[in-house]
Amino acid sequence: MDERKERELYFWLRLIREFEDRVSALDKQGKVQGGVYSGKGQEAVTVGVCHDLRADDWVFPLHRDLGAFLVKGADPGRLMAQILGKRDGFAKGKDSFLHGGDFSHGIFGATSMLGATLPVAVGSAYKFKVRKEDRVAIAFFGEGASSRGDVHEAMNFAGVHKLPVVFVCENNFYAYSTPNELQFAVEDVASRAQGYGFKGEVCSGNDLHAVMKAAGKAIHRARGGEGPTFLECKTYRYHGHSEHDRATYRTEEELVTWESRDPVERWETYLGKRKYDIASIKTETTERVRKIVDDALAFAEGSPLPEGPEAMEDLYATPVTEG
Ligand SMILES: Cc1ncc(C[n+]2csc(CCOP(=O)(O)OP(=O)(O)O)c2C)c(N)n1
Repeated sequence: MDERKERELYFWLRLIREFEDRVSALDKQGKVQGGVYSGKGQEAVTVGVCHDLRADDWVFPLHRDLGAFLVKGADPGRLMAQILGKRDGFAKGKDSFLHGGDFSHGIFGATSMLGATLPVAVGSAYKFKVRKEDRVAIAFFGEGASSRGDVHEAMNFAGVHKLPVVFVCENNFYAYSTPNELQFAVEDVASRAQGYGFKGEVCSGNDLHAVMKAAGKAIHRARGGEGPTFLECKTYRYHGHSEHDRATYRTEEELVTWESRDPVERWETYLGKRKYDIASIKTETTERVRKIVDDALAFAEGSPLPEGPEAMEDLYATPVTEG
């Protein structure tokens, strides 16, 4: 990997972290519409999976994945406007972060019904296959969502038809307060892949190198017509399930242990070992990401709230016409 790429990856990690922190602060100020589900601590997953995707690939993020929006190319100002419920947001101020997709960048957005995006991701992968296009769909989901019936249906269909989809399970050990041992009776959720007839892989979701390697292989397989992969990334969310959750179901020691495996600091250590001037890289990157987030917030705060009659617009879907 060349230095430019290594620094770009660092930029993405830091931009997501800055964005997450700012959104959490804005939530405390009562400026956010809807819930805030911080993905702080899980940044290496979205960066490692999305950094090398093509513009015409599609991602189906989960509620904790604002990072996937940023890395896939969504405009930070529009993303912030979405979070503040403003008219320039993807949903034109009609909804919270949860239900805003950016179709112009191949981002479907999340849904409240956990797991419900997986059949949609598989449907788009089916379309790619029918049209003989070498495009890929990435379906993110949590280990809690993995217990849903439609997740099983999506994976089974994808396996039968060898579809170009990568199922990325962000296993952060808790589905709200439910720990893994009460969620499934296997050690790795990825082991289920065998039952669907495709490959399952487990990697550390806090190690950007590991995610990039595993995701790179899975994307390559999908693009080359070799079918789906179930990629389980073991990671951890630092915040509660949402900002109102104090996460009393886990210990301080557990949190600190995971913080010591921080994905951003890990990449900084790597850059330092490559003998780059890490102090100046950190300073430059801090300035750069702060400015992007400041500008995004200024744009979002300047964006109007929708007017009443707009509530009646866009009630019915128009067919997606992207190529
Ligand atoms: C079908 C469904 N069941 C329950 C909920 C309520 N709920 C929202 S997020 C969440 C936890 C999800 O855990 P997981 O899928 O592991 O993702 P994580 O939040 O850990 O990233 C729950 C139970 C929901 N939104 N949809």
